[in-house]
Amino acid sequence: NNLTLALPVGTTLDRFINRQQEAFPYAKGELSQLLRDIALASKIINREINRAGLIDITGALGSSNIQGEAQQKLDMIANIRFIRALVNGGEVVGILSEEDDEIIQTGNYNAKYVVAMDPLDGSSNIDVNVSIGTIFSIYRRVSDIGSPAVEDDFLQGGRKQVAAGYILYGSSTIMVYTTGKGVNAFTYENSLGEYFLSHADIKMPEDGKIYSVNEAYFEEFTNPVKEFIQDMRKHSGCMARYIGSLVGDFHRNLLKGGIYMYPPTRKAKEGKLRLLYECYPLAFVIEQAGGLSSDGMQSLLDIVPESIHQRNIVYLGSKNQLTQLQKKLEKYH
Ligand code: AHM
Ligand code: MG
Repeated sequence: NNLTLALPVGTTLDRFINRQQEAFPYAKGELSQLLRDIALASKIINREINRAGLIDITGALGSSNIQGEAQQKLDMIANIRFIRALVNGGEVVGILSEEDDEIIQTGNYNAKYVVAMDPLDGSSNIDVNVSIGTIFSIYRRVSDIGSPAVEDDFLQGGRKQVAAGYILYGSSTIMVYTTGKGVNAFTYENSLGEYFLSHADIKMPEDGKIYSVNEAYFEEFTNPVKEFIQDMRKHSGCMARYIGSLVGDFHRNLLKGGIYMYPPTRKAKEGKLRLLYECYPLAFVIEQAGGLSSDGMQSLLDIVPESIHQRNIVYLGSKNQLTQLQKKLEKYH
């Protein structure tokens, strides 16, 4: 990947996006602008998250919020901020959000793109100061320019994503994304208000020792899944790591090697995670980094979507671990 080699760690996200655009001149700059809009939205959300712990005492500090908005839950705030940034940015005609049943029309009917997103995933972790994340997925619309967005714009399938990624609000804030030419990560420098390239052309280790699954459901798992976990436990150095915050669990495994699983459970027979704004984007990222994704039968990217909020079984992992799991699942089929 020459592009990545040409840009050293420390390059700003803006500059990186510009260079990427020069290297792929088919892009007129709208996608670049959209990526910048997403980065801006994430900075705003980052600020809100950092303030979250102060919400109960802001009144006492005499700094209660400027807009006079009623205090809302952070995931709702993230949703509103994200939508606002995309509406103002002008490159998006429709938004699908985990927080809204219906497609949100931005009014930018001449825009070329639609965005599916989970504005703040891992909401159960917000109150306890644990890492949370934003996930996004971008498509070129299939509906006519000049008209509102329709469900078919979102139901194109994972292979049609033109870009996807996530922002992890963790011990530091990091934006990770792909446009189908490798994966790059940008770490946020708070005092400068800029993202800087920190992990160029990420390659997921082929072999991983970490498994991430909610083991409380172990007895409910199918035999192949149980066997796979039991096999992993036998390997020396094997580790179980589960935050319960998808973006955090995913990001750690992407860098260190491992596998994330949300198999069917009694309560969630089709899995828990959402196909359009959780599974597809992370599958795009992991496969671009040399890892694999699966629903047990096929790459997550090959699932034909049926409805905009559908859930799916998901396995995301290092090549070797995912292949081993896949073999077990096939044996039992
Ligand atoms: P949410 O969108 O309601 O926050 O749920 C998604 C979260 C993921 O972040 C996480 O991987 C998963 O749910 C954890 O589920 P569980 O608590 O069943 O293990
Ligand atoms: Mg979610």
